[in-house]
Amino acid sequence: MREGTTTLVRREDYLAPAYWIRTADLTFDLDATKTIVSSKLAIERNSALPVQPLRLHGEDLNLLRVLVDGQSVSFRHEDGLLVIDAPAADAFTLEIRNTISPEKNTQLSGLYASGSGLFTQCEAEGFRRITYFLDRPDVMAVYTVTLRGDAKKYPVLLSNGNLVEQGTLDGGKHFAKWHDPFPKPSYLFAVVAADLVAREQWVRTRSGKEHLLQVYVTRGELDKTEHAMNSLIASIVWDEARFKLPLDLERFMIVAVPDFNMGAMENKGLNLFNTKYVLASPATATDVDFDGIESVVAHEYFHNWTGNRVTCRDWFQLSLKEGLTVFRDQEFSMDMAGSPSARAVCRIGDVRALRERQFPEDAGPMAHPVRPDAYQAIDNFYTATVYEKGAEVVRMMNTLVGREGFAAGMALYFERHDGQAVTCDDFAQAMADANPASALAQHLGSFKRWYAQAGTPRLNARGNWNAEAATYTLTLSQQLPDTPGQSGKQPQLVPVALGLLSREGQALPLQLQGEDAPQGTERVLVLTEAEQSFTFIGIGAEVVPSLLRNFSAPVVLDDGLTDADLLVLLAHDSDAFNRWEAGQRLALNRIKAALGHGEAVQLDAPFVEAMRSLLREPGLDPAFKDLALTLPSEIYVAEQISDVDPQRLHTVREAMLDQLATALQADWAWAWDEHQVQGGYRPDAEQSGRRALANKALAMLVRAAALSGEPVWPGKAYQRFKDATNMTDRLGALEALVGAHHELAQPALERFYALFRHEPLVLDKWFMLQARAPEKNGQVFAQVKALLKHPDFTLGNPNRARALLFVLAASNPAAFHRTDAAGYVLWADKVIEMDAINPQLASRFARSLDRWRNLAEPYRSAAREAIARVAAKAELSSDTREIIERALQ
Ligand code: 0A1
Ligand code: ZN
Repeated sequence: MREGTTTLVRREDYLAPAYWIRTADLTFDLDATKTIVSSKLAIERNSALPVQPLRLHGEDLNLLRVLVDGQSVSFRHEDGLLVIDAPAADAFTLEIRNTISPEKNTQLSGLYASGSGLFTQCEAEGFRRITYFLDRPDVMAVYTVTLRGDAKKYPVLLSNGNLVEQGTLDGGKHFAKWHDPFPKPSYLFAVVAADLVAREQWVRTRSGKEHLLQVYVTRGELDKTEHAMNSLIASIVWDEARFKLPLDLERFMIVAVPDFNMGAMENKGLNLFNTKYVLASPATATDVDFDGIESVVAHEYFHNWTGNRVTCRDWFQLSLKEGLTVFRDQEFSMDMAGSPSARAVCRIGDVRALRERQFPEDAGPMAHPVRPDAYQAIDNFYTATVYEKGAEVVRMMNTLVGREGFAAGMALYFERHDGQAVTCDDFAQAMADANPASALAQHLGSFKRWYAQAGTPRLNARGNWNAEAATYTLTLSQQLPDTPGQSGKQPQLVPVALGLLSREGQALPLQLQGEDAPQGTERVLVLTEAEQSFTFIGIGAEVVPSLLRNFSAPVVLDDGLTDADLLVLLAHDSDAFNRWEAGQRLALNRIKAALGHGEAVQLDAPFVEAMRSLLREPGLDPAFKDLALTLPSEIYVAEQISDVDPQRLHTVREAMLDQLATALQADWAWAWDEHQVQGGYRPDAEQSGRRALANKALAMLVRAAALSGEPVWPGKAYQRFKDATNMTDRLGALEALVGAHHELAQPALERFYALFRHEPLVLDKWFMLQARAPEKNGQVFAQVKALLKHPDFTLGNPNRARALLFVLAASNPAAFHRTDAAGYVLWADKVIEMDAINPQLASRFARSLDRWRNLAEPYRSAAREAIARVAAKAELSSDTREIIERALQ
């Protein structure tokens, strides 16, 4: 549908379906130009509702015939629906035949062509672009699917479930018939017809059953599937061990697709993946890529229970499956990482992502509750709020009921709801009922406001030490900001994990007034009211509170700590997250001060020395050091201030980096030498931490050298770039040269292109690297504009579009936000151009100007003008229109 309808779908208006579809027999005569879809559906009237017409969803379909119980019937098209007046019987067979054109489907939703193959993407509402159906998650059917197609073009024919028959047909064709015994909603349906090869492995699960695992890729890529397969096996083992959730399928398939709107899709038994989250070899993928594959493979696999066995009643409940599954994949990644410090590194990464993507979303025009109340285009609600904040909500439950209690809650959830389509309330209720004595059960109403209220809560904390009584009273209060359409919010339950440190950095025993004895040195306070005080006894001296340990709630904390307090935490906190956080806050304070005074940053000795001793600290995890020595990003800092001037912010942060590079030069050189990895490449936490720190050191050394004109370190970087045996080190060295705008960057970029021009995923890195380079005199923006004309650039492939345009607009503020508004002009042009090809991609790209109101002039007015220009286009999709209209509201 080109012209977006602007109807709002509301959660309150949910009605059960008037009909159920019990079985779906589908036959596909596959062809890229014209595919014929023949469907035979066993339909039953929902006897709980009054008799009404059967209304089927359908989009961009060419209808050939409609039969009810073998007879042709009259039908009409109404508001994009196919309406058949109430059939006489309560149960009947509906036969439909229609055609679709996969090669014209540039939206990548429904059945589409990618390379020489055909693939489907049905979540959320893509199935209606294949055939007429009740395309809603609470209608679950058992599918039997017959695929017919050219045996040469499409030697592999896959669908969900088990292969029940296959054979050859006349005219060089063949067929395959698949049956999926599990009733499923249409969004989990999938088909693949392509020329693929598979890595295969049989595994035996605890029950003793054998299962076939397959990872399908195009020819020539099999050697890049080992990590995906290992990740799948690890995920299967983990889910059985941690949650007693077994693999319920005889065959589990993963298929890699080069053109894909998202990361991957959990279709029952037939997961479809963006190639980015399958293909990896040490020579082509970085440590970050290997991690991404592990977590996305796990995420999709975990959906088999949290999403597929128990699914969502309606799309407002999306976080039921997404928040929970993100929580599960985060826990899996932490368990895989192993050591406590590696777990903390994972947690810091997750929180950084939350703060850089979800917090801005919650503060901007697209702010919505974890369980949204209304949408125009559901595809716009696959958001950081539904996913990442949703996962934080689940994590808070885990904190409140404990690991065992959480496992019990999961068990009760499946006992009650296996095979059903349910709501977020059902999940929270199961968790509470399995843990009746917990704070969660006692304050369930207040906790559930996390699902209903948008906006990031502000948590205020002030401590008061009473020397005479030897008590320390901590007063916690919460404020909930207004968000579009929501004001006057009620307090939410906030779990506050904390410890108290002496000024010398010692952890103090924690005994609350009224308790008989101290209860360890770390505990969780539960704030349920707007304001509450907690008094600790036996506190003989001033303390430094370490609050919100491990980021126990997704809030913005104001604890009033001074730099002196933060230095104590940075040096001594036993909570690695808060150690890192203290360093970030010290850095942020300095950036803010420089911005406020309009002065150049002059880093003070205590800060520099604290950074130096952290870098040098024996026994401290290199991955943690890398994070602790990374300054808060420009995006994060921009959220901490108002009237943001992205150019000024960039200048200040770059100057600070220059000083850290120069002041710690000897220490960076030590770090580089000390953290070289010996032995063969392994993408594990230990090796990748060393590489991360060594590459950070190299970047700082090249930066310092570029300032002084010293040639040795740039030369070393170029040498490393040429000799590196893995992509992490090669890219690290290249990024060091590009980041310092060194003259060796250009020849290195050219060499990189020549080496990898036939590897699409590596070429994406080449585009990305140039789009995220630190801006200097407009060179980066000019380079991006030039790259838009590069023969390898295309808007048709989402990964390529993301590598260049999304990275510029969403991750490189100083290159994008220009005083001459050229970034915004480019943004508007590309939103419009992309929207005509792929509305889902365009509406995501459109969101890079969400926070325009937080900009200083002249940026703010110029950004508004660009948004208004897009709004004035009559021909926008409903996806993009929703984002643009909200931005202007
Ligand atoms: N459910 C998938 C994500 C996904 C969502 C929508 C898609 O198309 C619009 C594709 C994938 C997941 O969470 O992994
Ligand atoms: Zn998911």
